[in-house]
Amino acid sequence: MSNQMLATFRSRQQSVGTERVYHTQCPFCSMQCKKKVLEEKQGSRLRYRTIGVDNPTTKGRLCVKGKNAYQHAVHPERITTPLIKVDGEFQKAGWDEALDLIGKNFREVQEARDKDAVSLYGGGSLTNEEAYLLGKLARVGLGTKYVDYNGRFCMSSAASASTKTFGLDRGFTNHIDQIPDAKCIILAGTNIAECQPTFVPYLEEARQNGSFLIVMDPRETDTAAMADLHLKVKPGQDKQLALLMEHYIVQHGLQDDAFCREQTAGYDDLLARLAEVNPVKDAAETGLRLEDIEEAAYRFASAPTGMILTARGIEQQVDGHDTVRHFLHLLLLTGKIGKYACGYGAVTGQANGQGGREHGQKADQLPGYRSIENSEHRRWIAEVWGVQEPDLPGKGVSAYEMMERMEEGEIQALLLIGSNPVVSNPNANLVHRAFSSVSFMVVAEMFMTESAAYADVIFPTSSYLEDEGTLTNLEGRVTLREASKELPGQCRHDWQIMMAVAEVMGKGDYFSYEKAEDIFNELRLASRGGKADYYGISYDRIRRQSGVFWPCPSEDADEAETLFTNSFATEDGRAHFLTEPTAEEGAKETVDAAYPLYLTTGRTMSHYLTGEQTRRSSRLAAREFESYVEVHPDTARDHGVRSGELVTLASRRGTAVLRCVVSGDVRRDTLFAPMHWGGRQNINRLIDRTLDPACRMPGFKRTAVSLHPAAGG
Ligand SMILES: Nc1nc2c(c(=O)[nH]1)N[C@H]1C(S)=C(S)[C@@H](COP(=O)(O)OP(=O)(O)OC[C@H]3O[C@@H](n4cnc5c(=O)[nH]c(N)nc54)[C@H](O)[C@@H]3O)O[C@H]1N2
Ligand SMILES: Nc1nc2c(c(=O)[nH]1)N[C@H]1C(S)=C(S)[C@@H](COP(=O)(O)OP(=O)(O)OC[C@H]3O[C@@H](n4cnc5c(=O)[nH]c(N)nc54)[C@H](O)[C@@H]3O)O[C@H]1N2
Ligand code: SF4
Ligand SMILES: [Mo]
Repeated sequence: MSNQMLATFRSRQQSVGTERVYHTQCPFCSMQCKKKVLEEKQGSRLRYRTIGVDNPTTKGRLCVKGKNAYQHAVHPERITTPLIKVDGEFQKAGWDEALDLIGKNFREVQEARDKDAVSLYGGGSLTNEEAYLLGKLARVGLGTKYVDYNGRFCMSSAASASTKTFGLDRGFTNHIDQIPDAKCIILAGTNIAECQPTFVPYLEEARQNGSFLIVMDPRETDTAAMADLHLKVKPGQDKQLALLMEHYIVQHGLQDDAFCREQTAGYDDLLARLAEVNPVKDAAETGLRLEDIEEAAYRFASAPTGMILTARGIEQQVDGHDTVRHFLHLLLLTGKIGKYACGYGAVTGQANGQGGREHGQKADQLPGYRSIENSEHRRWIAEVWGVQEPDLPGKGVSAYEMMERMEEGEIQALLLIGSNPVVSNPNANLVHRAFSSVSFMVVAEMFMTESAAYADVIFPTSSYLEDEGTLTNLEGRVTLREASKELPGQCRHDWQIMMAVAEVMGKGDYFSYEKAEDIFNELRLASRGGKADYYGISYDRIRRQSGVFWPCPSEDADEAETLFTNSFATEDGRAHFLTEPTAEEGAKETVDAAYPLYLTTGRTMSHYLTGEQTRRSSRLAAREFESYVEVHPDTARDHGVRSGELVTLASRRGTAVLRCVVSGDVRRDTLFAPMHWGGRQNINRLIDRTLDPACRMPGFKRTAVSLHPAAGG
């Protein structure tokens, strides 16, 4: 090293110093990768670096989003003071002023109409403590039945299908370290390589061990590229696909008859239903070759072990509940459940998509997966909360239906924490009308989003680097995010915001906590004896064990490696086949001359949900800065559109303008567009309001559309 170089090096070393280390977890997907963010001072600037930290689930791995996730948290566009809208413009305000305004308006709305006129809307990014508190704030702080969250659009059909089939919904029935020993793996409607990238090594190990990998997806994704067999199914036809596989298994006597007789209910009804299947005709409806479907059935049934993983591709359908149940039938028929390397995984989406669906932010739910309609459950929770059981409200409606109630005027005020519904709800044009028609709206946010723009008051909330709490990962493992970064400006944590709202509503006595752990300890008690029992989990135990699986009824309870080894969690202990289809005939979108193509929607690697966080990360934004639609080359030719041009997609509800990407990866009758952008690129302007009757899931994955060059090019 020359003297000059040495001098430069020395001076740089002096001005660079690791000032702070933040131990945390990635804020994005359900893998909950552990990491540390190093903050270094370079001259007057702060620089950040991210390093993966070893843990049982992700073993120190990080994907590109996790590596860059600090960028939005330190972004100059963070909202750091309360904002109040005056004559259409947001102005900075103090906490007391903002809170008084909320107290006054919520009370006025409730006095003029009824308690239910105020509503709450939560999300799967919130910690368990906050999700729990949101449900309690609705029922105790505001006394309203109207509370729901964005998980309706995410996990609701897999959750309801697991609950009906097994009696319990914990995303994965087995520890994911059993995956490498599953000899056949079906990935149905999951693009796990782009959506949970740090999961992929488990699948790679399985393949090295000789596992046969089957992927069902209308597109050739990075996940499909790993498959031994890719079934490029027509959007929304997975139920038929599963039925054909069930039919083949039974026709060829490959089912585990003894298991079905001993451990299931509805088996004979299913056999009768399968006798009606017409393989040739039904296979045509799936857009697949019958031989390929039969190979999938044969491979899965004849493998000694096997697992099925499903995600939004098959779940976000107006018959998503029934579809998932048919995939669970494949496990039951072949006896591949309740055993090592045999089971189901609903690949959870959001950071706390699992815990967020357990502790009461859902319209019909109380903590610990208790039901708001069960009098015994109500009494338990009323006692924990110190209120009278009759004072707890009843069941409300699902997330999108709340939007409809707002438009109709039944709901007149809203507190929104952790979601951007204008971009993520179906039938987005109605959501705009709904938010315009409420008389008072409050949003807790980090950024000015399309939804926050409608607010009368915005509370500045903390980011994941600042907010401590537990999150339950896709395996059902409860993890602790130890956040240590100081709050910027006047930001407060969501749990503190909710406490303050309870206080101005005169219910502060029911909400006195000093730290997140106090809320967790109450949650433990509330969940005790429920299906999602967290009683035996403490912050200390999570720290000691690097996460604890639920159910965990006592502090010395062992964690189950595999669920349902002896019996199922249903009342009769048996797993239940679907005997009466619940989905409405004809509810699915159909193509015609005016709308000749299927549109399906989803995700890309570098963006997360409505993109509010990832677009504020320059490195992620640079990878993809605008929305697009994938079009098959033949379809592009037939519709007169070219790669790189702007095109207009129209459905029976609305239009979006997107960049055309011509690609042979997608089916000829299908288009794919991501969900990460709003405004004119908001793909949810096209999606219908029809919901699955069993779980209220919309059909995000199948819409009939037309495709044209955009006016003006
Ligand atoms: N990069 C990234 N990762 C994420 C997220 C993100 O926004 N970005 N979001 C997180 C969240 S909240 C979620 S819920 C998960 C979602 O994770 P996934 O469900 O894996 O993601 P999607 O892209 O919505 O859909 C998965 C696949 O379903 C396919 N598909 C579409 N229609 C059908 C169909 O009718 N049948 C079948 N079989 N397949 C179909 C799509 O082509 C797509 O490849 O990802 C989580 N991880
Ligand atoms: N067409 C189509 N639409 C879809 C889907 C699809 O596949 N296709 N997928 C659906 C699915 S699976 C999901 S999960 C939904 C998600 O949709 P959204 O709920 O809208 O998801 P996000 O973009 O994560 O919105 C979260 C917002 O909350 C803020 N935020 C993040 N963390 C916190 C926090 O801790 N506290 C507070 N107060 N705010 C926070 C972020 O800045 C962001 O603006 O979208 C659904 N919509
Ligand atoms: S986005 Fe998911 S896989 Fe990627 S680092 Fe974050 S938690 Fe891990
Ligand atoms: Mo999701």
